[in-house]
Amino acid sequence: MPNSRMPVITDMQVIPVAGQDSMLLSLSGAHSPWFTRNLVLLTDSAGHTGIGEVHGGATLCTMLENLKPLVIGTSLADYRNTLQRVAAFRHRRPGDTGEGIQSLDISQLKFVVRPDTAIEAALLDLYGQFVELPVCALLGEGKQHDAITILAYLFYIADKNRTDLPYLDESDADDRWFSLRRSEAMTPEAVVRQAEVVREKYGFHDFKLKGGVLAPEVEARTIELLKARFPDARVNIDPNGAWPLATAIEMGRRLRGVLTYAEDPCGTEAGYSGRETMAEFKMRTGIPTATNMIATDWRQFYHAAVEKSVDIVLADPHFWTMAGSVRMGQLLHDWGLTWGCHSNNHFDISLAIFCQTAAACPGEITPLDTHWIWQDGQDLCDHDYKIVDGKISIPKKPGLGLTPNMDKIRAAHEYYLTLANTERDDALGMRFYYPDWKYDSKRPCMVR
Ligand code: GKR
Ligand code: MG
Repeated sequence: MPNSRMPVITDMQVIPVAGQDSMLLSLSGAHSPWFTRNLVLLTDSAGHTGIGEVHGGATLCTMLENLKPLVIGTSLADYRNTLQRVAAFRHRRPGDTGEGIQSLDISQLKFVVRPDTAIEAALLDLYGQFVELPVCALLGEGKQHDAITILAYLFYIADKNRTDLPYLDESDADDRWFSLRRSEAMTPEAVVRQAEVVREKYGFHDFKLKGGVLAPEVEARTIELLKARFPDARVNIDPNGAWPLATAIEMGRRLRGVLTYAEDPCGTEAGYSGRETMAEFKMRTGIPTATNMIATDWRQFYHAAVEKSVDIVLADPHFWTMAGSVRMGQLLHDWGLTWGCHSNNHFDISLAIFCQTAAACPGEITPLDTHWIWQDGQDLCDHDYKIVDGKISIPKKPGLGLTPNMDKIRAAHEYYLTLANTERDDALGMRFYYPDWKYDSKRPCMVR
């Protein structure tokens, strides 16, 4: 029997949007001047709006468009059934090799992302507004944390002036971080400078360096300098599986007592899977490991758990759904392991999704990964998700606690419409350094 007092979903809009980025480097190459995302806006018969966000690009946008008939006209009270129907609609798509992102092949990322997370977030946002509870209270066993610790995600940055791409220049901004974040940073010292400035602005106590860019020794030196500058900080490195196992072990032994954990230090090689090499790395260095590459679904996680390859699963809700990520958080807690979160460039809606998911995960969780410091200032909503003393307090507001700013959303959509390529292409910027540059899962992007 439909519940006549409950609102009904009257409309679902899918809005592709774009924002601006720095020339950040990783194993997959250089970030373009833009990044893209897909927003879902749901309207209900009570007059509320719910919002969600996932990764960008035409593939995910089309999938979301196709899901509209399963959402529009449904009762908000029945949102779990709606989500079941939406999830059942998933199928293997052309181009999906089934490899996932075990080798950080960025062309496969869209197949790992769960577009239904955007719908889930928007439905939970609406439901939370209806029952006047924050989303974290609706997930798992309810709210577990009032505030979430966030890590500073540091990157080496290429020189945008070597390209003719329209990278943003903020060098004359009054804010010290904003004036620094678009400029070249290719040395250990430049990364330490980044860390100093973001710590001053946001109060971070935790740092993650994106590796897989320079020679492993240079990246290890960067970690050593960071730890020397901030002896009390927790520091980790993520070469995205680029290091051969022997190199990972050598770097791990060198960085014992310096690294808190290593994120995907090694991966598939010479007939061994990443789950096997990570297990060996752990055994031979004693350094805990984290992953967002070798356990991105339940079946992969089963094998990672059997091999004892990981201590920290970075269960990004955009890969697992919010409910799935919390389910992982509960299981990891019961098993004495640790929940964490992975990120790609995102807007403030995903920031809220991360924080509300984290707030429902029991026990000690690892500081949250987010690219937000590179996008700070590009909000699409009005909200209270602010990083203070390295933490975000969960807003005392119903739903996701966001008020969509339609002028800003329209402007981000207009920007999206100007882009020639809306899928992530990290080779574009690299070709200004190396004209024939091609992604290689075993060679740091600047080592050619
Ligand atoms: O933004 O370049 C990047 C990262 O390298 C991203 O693509 C990764 O998926 O942040 C991610 C990670 O932790 O592996
Ligand atoms: Mg990672």
